[in-house]
Amino acid sequence: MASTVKKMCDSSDSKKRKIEDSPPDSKSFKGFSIERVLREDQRTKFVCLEGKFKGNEDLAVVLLEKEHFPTQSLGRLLSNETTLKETLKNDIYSTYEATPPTDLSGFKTTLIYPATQKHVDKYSEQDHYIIRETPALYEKITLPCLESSNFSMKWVYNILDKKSEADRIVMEDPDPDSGFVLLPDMKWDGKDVDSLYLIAIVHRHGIKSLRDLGQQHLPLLKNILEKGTNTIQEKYSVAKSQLRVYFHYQPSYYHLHVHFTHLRFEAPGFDALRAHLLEDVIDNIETCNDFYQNKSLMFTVRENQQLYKDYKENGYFK
Ligand code: M7G
Repeated sequence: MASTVKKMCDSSDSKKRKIEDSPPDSKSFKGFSIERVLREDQRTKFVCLEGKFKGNEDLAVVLLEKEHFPTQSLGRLLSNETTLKETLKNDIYSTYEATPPTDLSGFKTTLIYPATQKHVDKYSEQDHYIIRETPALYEKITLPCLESSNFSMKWVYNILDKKSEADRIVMEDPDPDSGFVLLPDMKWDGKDVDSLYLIAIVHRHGIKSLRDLGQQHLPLLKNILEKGTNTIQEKYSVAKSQLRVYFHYQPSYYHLHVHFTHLRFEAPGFDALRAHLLEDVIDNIETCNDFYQNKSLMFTVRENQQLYKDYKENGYFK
């Protein structure tokens, strides 16, 4: 009995401690310690880190990205508000280390907390491999794998149920069959239209991905294309002819959603091995109702992804 009471005290103590210390305070990274750099890209000025907050064993994944130069503030950047430290002077050439005013020196930060091992794996440096998934391989390997091990979709349901990001919704069609919510993607800071990135999340549950799509979904797909592009034109003045509108295959989250990105922005996963243009998808289904149930689909997997391991175990990689 005593030991049960002690156990209860311990667990409520640790719960209390966890809540009190529960980071982040959303004002700073107080108490954060970096455990390792997961991935770094010098060209895009992007770094992924794994770390922990003091007094807490939960993993945190942090993504840091340098922001674009804000075109509307270039005048302020090149004014006496910026201080210069000369690093080279030779004839007519000089270079400087520039320190801009604090409100123009921020960087975009994404915190995933508490992160799972799958998040750590997703953002780690690793090799990629191509898979050509036949319908039979989808049934035998992909489907069981994604049913047993995929990312939680709580964030998706929070958006649909207006529990999170309700104030960020740009447009909604509430129809349960053909409706969707359009809002800025987590990857977009919402400032620079050249890197515009929105997602349309369908209200209808149970459509996992492109693989599930057929003739019955045409009204939904056409609705997303039409209302999504019109809304983006009205709100951000970006014409349909400057938008990439596509699905990812494989997605990370198996609740149907469509990506809208500016043509100028080379978003992660906009390439031939992952992106399937919505208009092509509509066209393919109109040509053949069960196109996506019969087609072999190519995609890449990361070496520490469960899907890669399952294909490997089944002898796919010789
Ligand atoms: P995906 O193809 O399933 O996965 O797309 P990916 O992340 O591998 O591309 C999901 C999209 O949803 C991505 O573009 C994410 O940046 C975006 N996203 C993910 N989360 C967790 C959120 C979120 O909480 N809010 C918003 N607005 N977008 C998110």
